Amino acid sequence: MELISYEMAASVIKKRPIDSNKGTFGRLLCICGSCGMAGAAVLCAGAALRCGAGLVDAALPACIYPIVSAHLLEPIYTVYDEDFSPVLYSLKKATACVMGCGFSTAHPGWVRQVLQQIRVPLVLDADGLNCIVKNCDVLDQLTVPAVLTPHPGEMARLLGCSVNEVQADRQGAASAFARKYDVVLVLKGAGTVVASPDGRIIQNPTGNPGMARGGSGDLLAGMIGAFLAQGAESFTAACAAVYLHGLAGDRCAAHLSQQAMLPHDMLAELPQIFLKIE
Ligand code: NPW
Ligand code: AMP
Ligand code: MG
Repeated sequence: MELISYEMAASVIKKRPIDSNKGTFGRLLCICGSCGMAGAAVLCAGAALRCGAGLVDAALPACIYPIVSAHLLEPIYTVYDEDFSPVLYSLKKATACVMGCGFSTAHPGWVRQVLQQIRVPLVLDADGLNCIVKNCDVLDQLTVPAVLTPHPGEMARLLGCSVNEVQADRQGAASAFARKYDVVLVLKGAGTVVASPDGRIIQNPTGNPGMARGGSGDLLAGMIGAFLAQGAESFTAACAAVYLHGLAGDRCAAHLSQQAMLPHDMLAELPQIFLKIE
């Protein structure tokens, strides 16, 4: 199978025009986090900031706003409680959206509302996916490019099969889903595969088992979202983010060890990676 190349990944990093402003680089809405999973929101929005989005709007339940905003100064925040309408209002102003990292499965109806109302490219991850299990047909309502980022456990839930069955034919599972639902499907895990609705399929050569820890995937979702917000095409945005996320993981492993490296250490590698590309 074809492998994602460094050149393909680097192609999403565009020179920032001299007369640009934050609006030039998009506004990403991150609907992530819930009580007990503030970290997922910090990692997702933090990755989006480091990947060049002009403005990150983090939509959070009020219970975690103090924690997340103490960690990240640069986003603006849409704080909500039982009423989700402030988030739907922020969605109208976004140029791309990430939904699901640490979102919990308490409100599947809110995921459905976003799928119905969204008019900009979407990344659906983690609990965003868990909320549509047994109801994948809601994806048919999407009128915009979407990137779905399941790990094998989430893929198995979506397909109603076992993790072993997914792992036995990763390319087949990713490809069939991408075609059926007209989405880009990123099936994560060692040798992540990215499948497009038109039948393209490609594998990632970067990454290592040091990335097998909570929070790694939340970073990836924010990275894809940032590239979408800046106007990258969905398959290219997904491939670039997957490659660069793995590269950040490999650089961490080289100087921190696979044993001790953490997702936020991967974030700290991104500036050096982008410096080389620029
Ligand atoms: P097993 O048991 O290892 O065989 P869940 P989650 C399987 C948030 N987080 N290869 C695994 O299989 C997320 O964003 C928040 C094979 C198990 O069955 C979500 O919203 C954090 N199997 C929420 O937590 C940090 C694999 O999947 C299942 C596999 C729940 O997400 C953590 C586990 O997945 C987390 O990111 C692989 N490569 N990968 C925070 N700090 O706020 C996974 N599986 O039950 O969906 O749990 O991924 O932790
Ligand atoms: P999540 O399970 O959503 O936190 O996502 C985990 C992230 O780490 C994904 O991007 C996986 O591809 C990556 N990852 C997990 N395990 C490995 C592994 N053994 N080798 C390479 N990448 C991995
Ligand atoms: Mg995850």
